[in-house]
Amino acid sequence: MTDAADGARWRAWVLTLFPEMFPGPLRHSLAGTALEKGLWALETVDIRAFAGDKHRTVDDAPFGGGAGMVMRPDVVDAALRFARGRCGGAGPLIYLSPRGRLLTQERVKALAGEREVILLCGRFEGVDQRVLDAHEVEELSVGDYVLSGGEPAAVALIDACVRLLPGVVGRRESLDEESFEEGLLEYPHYTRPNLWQGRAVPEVLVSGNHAAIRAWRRKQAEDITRERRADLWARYVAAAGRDKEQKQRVD
Ligand code: 9D3
Repeated sequence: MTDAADGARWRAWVLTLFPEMFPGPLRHSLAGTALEKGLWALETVDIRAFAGDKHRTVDDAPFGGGAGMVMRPDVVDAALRFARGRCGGAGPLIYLSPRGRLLTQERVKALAGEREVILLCGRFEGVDQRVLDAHEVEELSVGDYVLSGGEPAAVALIDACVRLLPGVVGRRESLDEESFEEGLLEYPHYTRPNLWQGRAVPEVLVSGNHAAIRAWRRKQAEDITRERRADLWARYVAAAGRDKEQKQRVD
């Protein structure tokens, strides 16, 4: 019920108890400029508007006891039906949840290729399981730490998708991404001044030797990945092994 750019190539529907959290930080920087240009569109749906009683109740105590509150299935279902009816109906329905599979760049790419996505943000302990079972819901998490609700996760997902939309990021930056997608963390960056607080820029970067610069950056990326991310490193080593084998088969 916000910002409709009718011709937008990509549209995010966000179902939330806090619609005022959107576009939030997405108003600024890249995603914000793209939103103004109509490259994507944002629609927030206030879940509370679908509460049936005069107190606008959206949650209740969990059956079986325990701490916290659970979002009622009838209220969430009404909000979901509204969103599904208003949009093409084909886009994936995603529930941002700490129990979800981890969001990856691969999934982000696929989601950016959709016409629209519906993002359900939970609050309290989450939503009644039956409404998740009744709709075809994909649960996604943005990491193994505890947020107070799905909204910051939805912001992260939208930001990651929007920067992949055509016309949002320049061609040079997209090319940079291809090297990152080899599965390595990035090498360190330096700019002027060459000498800062007694710290000089690595010699090789001012050598003008582009082959040596490329090799140095690759080594740095490999070292950092090995030290910080054993998971990425294992995958990188396995992929490098497969590439080598394939080459040998061709030769
Ligand atoms: C840890 C036990 N529970 C809280 C006392 C479970 C819980 C329920 C709801 C924990 C967090 C939340 C709210 N989080 C999200 O809605 C969420 C989330 C997250 O917390 N971490 C990573 N990704 C996501 S996506 C949505």
